[in-house]
Amino acid sequence: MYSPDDTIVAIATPPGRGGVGVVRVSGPSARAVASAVAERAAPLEPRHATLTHVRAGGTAIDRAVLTFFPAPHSYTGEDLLEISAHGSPVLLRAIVDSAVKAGARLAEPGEFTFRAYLHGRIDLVQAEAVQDLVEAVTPLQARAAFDQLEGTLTCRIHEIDSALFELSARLEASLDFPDEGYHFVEPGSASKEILDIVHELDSLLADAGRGRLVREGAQVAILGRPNSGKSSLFNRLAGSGRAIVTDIPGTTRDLVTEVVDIDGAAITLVDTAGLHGAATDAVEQEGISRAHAARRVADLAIVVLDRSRPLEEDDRDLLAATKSGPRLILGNKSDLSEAWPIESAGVGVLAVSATSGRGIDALRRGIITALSSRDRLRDTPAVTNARHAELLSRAADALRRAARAAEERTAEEFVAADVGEARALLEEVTGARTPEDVLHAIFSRFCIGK
Ligand SMILES: Nc1nc2c(ncn2[C@@H]2O[C@H](COP(=O)(O)OP(=O)(O)O)[C@@H](O)[C@H]2O)c(=O)[nH]1
Ligand SMILES: [Mg+2]
Repeated sequence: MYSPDDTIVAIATPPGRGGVGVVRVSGPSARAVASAVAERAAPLEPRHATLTHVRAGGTAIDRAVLTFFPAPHSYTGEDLLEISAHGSPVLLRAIVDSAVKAGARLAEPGEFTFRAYLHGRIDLVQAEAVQDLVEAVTPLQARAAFDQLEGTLTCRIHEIDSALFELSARLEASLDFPDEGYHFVEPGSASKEILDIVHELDSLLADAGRGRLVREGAQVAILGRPNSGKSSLFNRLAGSGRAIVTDIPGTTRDLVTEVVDIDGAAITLVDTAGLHGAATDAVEQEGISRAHAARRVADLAIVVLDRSRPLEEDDRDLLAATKSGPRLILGNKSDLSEAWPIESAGVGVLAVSATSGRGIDALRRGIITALSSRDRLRDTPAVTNARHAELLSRAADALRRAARAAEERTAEEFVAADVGEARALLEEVTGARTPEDVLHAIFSRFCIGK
C-alpha cells in the first residue's frame, strides 16, 4: 500500500485558521528538512522545543517552534519533526512546500499512524483507537477509545494469545511424539483449558453490542402525524431550538438531523415531516416520502402520538408501518387533558410532554434500552469495534470446536488446527497478521496528517 521508506509531510491540524498550526515530517530526511526549513545553523537538540525562524523560498516567513524526535522514540518510530507555526493555511502550505523541496512527499491519509503501527510503536487496535479518539463526539466515546489506545484490549488479547500459544506448543509436542498420544496434554484438561479461554473471550464479547453503540452511535427517527409535537421533542432532546415549532401543521418539511449525546452514545436524531395520507402539496408529499425513508434506515423509530386529540387513521397507519422494527411509542402532550386513555392504544405507550419535560428522562433511558438492551451505558466497554467483535467471536467458535475435539479424543492435530485458527484470528485483531486490504481499508479512513 504505502511506501514506508521515504519521508512524508502533512499539516496535522485541521483545515482553517487557528492560534497554532502543526506540520509533521516523518522519515529518513526529517533531519534534512529541519535544516532546510529552520533558519539556524546548529542541528536541533532531540526532543527540545526550539523557537526559530522558518524559511520558505529562501526568506523567513514565520517564527515557529521546532521539535525533533530521533528514531525510534517518536510517534512513528522514525525520525520525526514537528513544526508548530502560526495557524495560517498560507504559512502552513508554504512550510509543506519547503519540506517537499527538501525531499519529503505529501503523506497519504493515516500514513503517520500506519508507520507507527508498521514500526511496532502501537498495534492495530491502538491505531484504530487513535482514529476513534480523534472522531469521538461524546466523552464516553473518547474514554473507550483512550482505554484502547492505552492498551487495555491489546493486553487482554495478548494474555489469551499466550495461553493459546503455550497450549499449542504442548499439542505440537504430542504430535511430534505420536506414540505417547496425548502425553503432553491430557484431553480432559486440554478441553477445560480451552473452555476457560472461550469464557474469557465471551466475557469480552458480552459487552460488544453496547460497545458498538458507543463507538458507532445510532440513528433515531421521530415520526408522527402533523402537530403531534415531533419537532418539540426533537428540540427537547437536542437541547436546542434547531427545528421550527409552530402550531401550523406541515411546518417541518425536510429531514432535520442533530447528533445528540444520550447517556454517552452519539445518537443522530432525525426530525421528520408529519405523516398524513391526505397531503396534496408536492413539497409536503416529498417531505413525507423522506420521512418514510428515514424510518426505514433508522435503528429505532420514535412514534409520537398526541394524547390531547383522538387517534386518527394516520396514527394507526404509522403504528402498523413500524410494527416489525424496534420502536418506542410516545403519548405526547400529556400535560393537557387526555383525549384517549393510554391503555386504549393496545401497545405500550410512554407518556411524555415535550413542553413540560415530563417523561423525557424515561424517554432517554428507553432509547438506550431499545438500542443496547441495557439500561445504562455508563462504564466503558472493552470491545467497541465491529471488526474486533467479529474476529473475537470467530476465535471463540474455533476454540469451541477445539474443546469438543479434545473432549472426543479426536487426534491432536485437529485440536491443534482449531487452536491455530483461533490464534490467527486474534492476530488479525491486533494486526500481527492482518491482510493488506483490511489494513488499507482501516488507514484510508483516517484524515491526512494523522
Ligand atoms: N401542551 C403541549 N403542547 C405541545 C407539546 N408538544 C408540542 N406542543 C405544541 O404542539 C404544536 C406542534 O408542535 P410541533 O413540535 O411543531 O409538532 P410537529 O408538527 O409534530 O413537529 C406546537 O404549538 C407546540 O408548542 C406538549 O407536550 N404539550
Ligand atoms: Mg415539525
